[in-house]
Amino acid sequence: MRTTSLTFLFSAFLCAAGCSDGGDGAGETGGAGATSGSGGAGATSGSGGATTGTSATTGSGSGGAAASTSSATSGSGGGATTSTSSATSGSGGSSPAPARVPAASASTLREAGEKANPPLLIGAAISGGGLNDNNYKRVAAAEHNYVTAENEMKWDALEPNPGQFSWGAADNIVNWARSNNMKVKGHTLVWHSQLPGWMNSMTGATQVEQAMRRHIENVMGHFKDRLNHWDVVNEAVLTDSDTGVGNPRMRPTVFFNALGERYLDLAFQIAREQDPTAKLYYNDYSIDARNEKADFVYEMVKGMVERGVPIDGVGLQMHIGPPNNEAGGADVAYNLRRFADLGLEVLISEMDINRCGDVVTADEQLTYYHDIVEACFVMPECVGITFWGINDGRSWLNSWSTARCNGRSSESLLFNDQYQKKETYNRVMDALLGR
Ligand code: 9MR
Repeated sequence: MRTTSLTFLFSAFLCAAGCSDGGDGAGETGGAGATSGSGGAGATSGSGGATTGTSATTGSGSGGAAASTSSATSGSGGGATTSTSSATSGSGGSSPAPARVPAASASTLREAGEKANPPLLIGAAISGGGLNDNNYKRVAAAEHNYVTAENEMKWDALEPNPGQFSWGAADNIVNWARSNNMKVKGHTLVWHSQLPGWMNSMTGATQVEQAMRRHIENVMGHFKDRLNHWDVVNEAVLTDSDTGVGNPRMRPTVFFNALGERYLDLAFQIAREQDPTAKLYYNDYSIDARNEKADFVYEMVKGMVERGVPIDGVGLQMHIGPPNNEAGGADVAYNLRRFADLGLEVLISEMDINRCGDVVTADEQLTYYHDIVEACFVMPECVGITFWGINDGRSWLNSWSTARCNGRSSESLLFNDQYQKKETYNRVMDALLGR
């Protein structure tokens, strides 16, 4: 159990990087590859579809991401007021922008995000299977304006054989999202999991670099006119525990083993070559709490920024509870703030809070939902919050072996299986409305 006082949360928000915590900054960037760990390909899923692309025309969609230099005035509704603390790290050294101003009222999460000043993207992971269910589709489109394909844009789904691409399942999701004025974040270009076997067993720097380049060029090229947010590299860092504790190090993936840590720089550079204006993100789990992994990823990303690597932001996945970390609002505020102080956007990119095993109690779950959403909401640099699914019954956690669910529901999301709003939904709405 971890308690989070609102006062502490706001003081973390008002405090620029390095002004309080003494326990971070370990940062052995470029740590040598370790021996243990997974590296194995994850579950297969999705894919299948046809090969032709049905390119829709360009369109901006709704709910544009907030610029980090928002001119919103602070004020009513519970936001923190103008901060004068000066950032010590990263580009510019400017003060944090004034707090986001909430809408006066809203009947959906999407509306609350769109009416906030600056707006906040409200996202959901969407599965191809879910889109066969009319209730799922109705709730997904009414409540969200930002989509991440849960599995359909991963390497194994898009490039099952070398140089042979399969776009059908991903196109279905992207086109459905766009027909509902939702933005899409491509997820994910370079990741050790859900790699096809041929890629996972590849060796040799030249071969791996060529394969990575071909994948990024083809995938970004196919979707170029339809989406401009990308998770470029996912989960490059490993610790002994899934909770982000113990021996943080670069994960020994096919990419790291062949190219070393420079594969991250390379992936972002290749992605930037494909799209000069796309938002390019690094994304990881268990960097939500104050832990060794969060410190290590901070130092890794800081190094990228200092080297001029074209990275635009960092996604904190926010899988709270088993098997991942437990973080309160103040922890999350601290981590969001230090990444933002590098001159980056930040996102909550895959939020769910697992109740299995009662590791997180029902009350804690409600507090976490409110306080974590609030931690992002008050920061204009936090441009989106994505929930990892719509309804409890479809959560990945229910069948994930280390999530302690053993087939029962993780009760981790905002809607029950009749698509009714849960109390978790109400707490999220409260935070989005500054309550
Ligand atoms: O939700 C996804 C699940 O259906 C897949 O089986 C799993 C395989 O790795 O991936 C899940 O999504 C993951 C996401 O792509 C990256 N961060 C962790 C997510 C939960 O495991």
